Amino acid sequence: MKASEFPDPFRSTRTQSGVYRIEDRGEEVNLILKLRDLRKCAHNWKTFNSGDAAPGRIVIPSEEDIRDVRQIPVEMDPPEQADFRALLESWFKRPLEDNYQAKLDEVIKEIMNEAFSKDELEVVSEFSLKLQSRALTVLLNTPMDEADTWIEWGTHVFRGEGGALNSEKAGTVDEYILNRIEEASKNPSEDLFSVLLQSDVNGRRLTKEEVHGIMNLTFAGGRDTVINAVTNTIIYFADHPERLNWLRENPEFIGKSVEELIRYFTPLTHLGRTVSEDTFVCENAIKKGSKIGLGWASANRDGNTFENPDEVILDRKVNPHVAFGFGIHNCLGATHARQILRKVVKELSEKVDSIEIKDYIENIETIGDLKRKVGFDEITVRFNPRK
Ligand code: EMZ
Repeated sequence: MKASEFPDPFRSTRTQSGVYRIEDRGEEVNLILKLRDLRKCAHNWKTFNSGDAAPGRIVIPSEEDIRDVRQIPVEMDPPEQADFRALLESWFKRPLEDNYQAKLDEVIKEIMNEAFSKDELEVVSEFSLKLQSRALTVLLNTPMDEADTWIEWGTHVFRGEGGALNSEKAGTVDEYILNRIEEASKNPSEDLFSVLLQSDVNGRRLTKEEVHGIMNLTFAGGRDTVINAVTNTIIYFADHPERLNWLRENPEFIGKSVEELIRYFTPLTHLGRTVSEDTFVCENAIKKGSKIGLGWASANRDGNTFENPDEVILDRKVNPHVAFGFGIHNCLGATHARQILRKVVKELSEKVDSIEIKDYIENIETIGDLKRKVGFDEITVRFNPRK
């Protein structure tokens, strides 16, 4: 198997029953595997809600033991969720602005030039992690050297070696956020911490606890997901240098290519909801009080919607993927993530002739009895620049 191949572990269960039953903390979780069902469930936030459970509980596996703070707005339901969403939307749409893009361009080009000048490079920690952290300073509007602290946290802010949830790590992030909140309340600047502390929701100031919840999501949600997407994109082009050439000649396809790569890799396998009434999905009984998982990764390989779902087709015509979620909770960071990936692909196509893969260790997730490759723990490559 090529390094850039990401098998779909859900295929047979998806076609046979459409739902995969697993257990998390002794509770029943039904993973919704078909795209159509998943969209219906994601849309129906009253039956499948995000706000009833304890903080961390709708994440599968549960993060209840490692954090107490409610991630906002993802662990909430309307109307509250909509109020927070409306407040955050304009900040998270800044990546569409020219001056934002110019800054991001600079950050990305600097890291990429440094990478291209090395004989060999370990992509996850020396490239993707740095890039995600430095790009985040643009999104949060903080000084660039904040990224040095975030880089120390590693690929996943809550997970340590071997991928296990780690309360000490989660505590480090929370402590950092709380310190920044205190600082920003004493000496406000123009970063997101300060802006949030001065924002109103529903005619009242945001509490520090709410700012904490927004920042916890900002640091956690766009972390391993972006790092894996960047690494996997590079590895895809290592295995397919001809497509990098094609993109250099046809840069108008960069946007579509990024969508297709995100569909194929789907960095976030699933996200849960709490079931508020007895119901059925795809003829499977789903009990009140249990959990469902919205299986983004499975839905993005659904052959009823995507022709040749296991192939990467960079100019795929119709691509209604759900890699950034679907419905009211769709990813707030998607605009920023898309800009990063487009810029990375553009730079690669313009500057790189080929990429040689040396060694790698895959990052494999366990879901019930299934295993899913989501990226790499390590992968060393050599970039061969264009002459
Ligand atoms: C949660 C999730 C994404 C969770 C959009 O939410 O990403 C996971 O990596 C985090 O661990 O806390 O943020």
